Amino acid sequence: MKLNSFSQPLCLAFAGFSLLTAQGGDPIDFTNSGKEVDHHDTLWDSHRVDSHAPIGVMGDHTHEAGEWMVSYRYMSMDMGAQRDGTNDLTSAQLFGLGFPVAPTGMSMEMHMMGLMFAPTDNVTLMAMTGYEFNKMDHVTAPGSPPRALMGPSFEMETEGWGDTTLGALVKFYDENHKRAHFNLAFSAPTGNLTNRAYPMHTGTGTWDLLPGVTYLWQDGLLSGGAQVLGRIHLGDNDYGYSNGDSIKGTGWLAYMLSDFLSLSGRLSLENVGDINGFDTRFPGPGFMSPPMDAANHGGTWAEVGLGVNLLGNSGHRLAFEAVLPFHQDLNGPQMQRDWMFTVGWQKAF
Ligand SMILES: [Cu+2]
Repeated sequence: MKLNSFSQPLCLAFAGFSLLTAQGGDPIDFTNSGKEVDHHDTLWDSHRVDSHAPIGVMGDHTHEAGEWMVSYRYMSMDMGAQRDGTNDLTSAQLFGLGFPVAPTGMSMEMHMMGLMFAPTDNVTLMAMTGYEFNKMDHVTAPGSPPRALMGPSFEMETEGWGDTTLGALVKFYDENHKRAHFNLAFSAPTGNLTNRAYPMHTGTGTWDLLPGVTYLWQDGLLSGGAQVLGRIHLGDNDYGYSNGDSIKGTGWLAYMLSDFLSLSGRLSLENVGDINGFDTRFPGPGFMSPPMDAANHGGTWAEVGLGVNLLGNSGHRLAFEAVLPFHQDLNGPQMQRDWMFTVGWQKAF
C-alpha cells in the first residue's frame, strides 16, 4: 500500500460527501466510512518515506510480524565554550576558580549499528551498540604545573565501544493512521570509563533502564510524532557512582515533498540530573579541570532539529538530521553543545 498522493484527498472528499448526503439520525463514523471506501486506507502506511521519524530519534517505529531491519548511524557532536547555568565563562575565569586546566572544546563521533526484529505485529525487538571517538582540547593556566608539563594547550582522546541497548517496542494503539508504542529497553555497560574526565567515558558503567512512550500520526502529506524517553541508572558502577538520570521529550513534524523525500522539523527538551556520588579512583579535592569534578554534570537543553528522509525504490532508507541547541542551563561549569548531526541508513527485510 504505497502512498498514492491522490488517495488521501479522495478519501477525505468521500468522507465529506457521505457527511453531506447522510440522511436520518445515524451519527457519522469516519472510521467506518473510511473502511467502506478502502479498508487499507485507515491503516498505518509503513512504506511512506516519513513513516520513520527524523534519524536522530531512536525507537521511533515498530515493524510488522516477521520483519527485520538493520541500520547504521553516524553521529557527530561538537561542544565548545564554557558555561555555568546560563552564564558564559572564559578560560581565565575557570583558572580563577582554581582549575589549572580549562577545556576549550570537545568532539564526539559515534558509529552505531542497530538491529530490529518483530516476532509479532505488536512487539518489535531491538538491539543497538556503537563505537565512539572522543576528543577534548584544553588550555593550561600560565605558571601552573600542567603548563610546565603539557605546554599552553593539549588534547585528550578516548575511543571504544559504547553501551549496548536491548529492548522491545510494544505497540498498544494502531488505528486511523495513528500509532503508539511503549519503549521498554535497558542499557548494558559495555562501554569504558578509563578517562579521568566523565564526558570522555564511552559508557556509564551501570545497567540502565530506558522506559518511554512514542506516538505517531499520518495525515495526507503531513506526519508527526512525539516521544518521551527516560534513562534510569540502576545502582552504582564499579567506581562507586552513577550518572544522573535523564528524561527527554521530543516532537516532530514531517512533510512529504514526494514519495521518496520528506523534510522534518523537531523540538526537544532534555534534562540530565547530577552525578550521584563520584569516581572513587579520582576523589579530589583539587580537580585539574571542571569535567573531572562530579559536581559539574547535567543540565537542561532545548534543541531544534532539521532533517531529511529519503526512501529508495529498493526499500533502502537514507536520512540526515542536524540538531542545534537554543537554550542550555548547565549544572556547574561545562562545555556548551554547539551542534550535532546524524546520518543514517536503514533497510528492512
Ligand atoms: Cu526499524
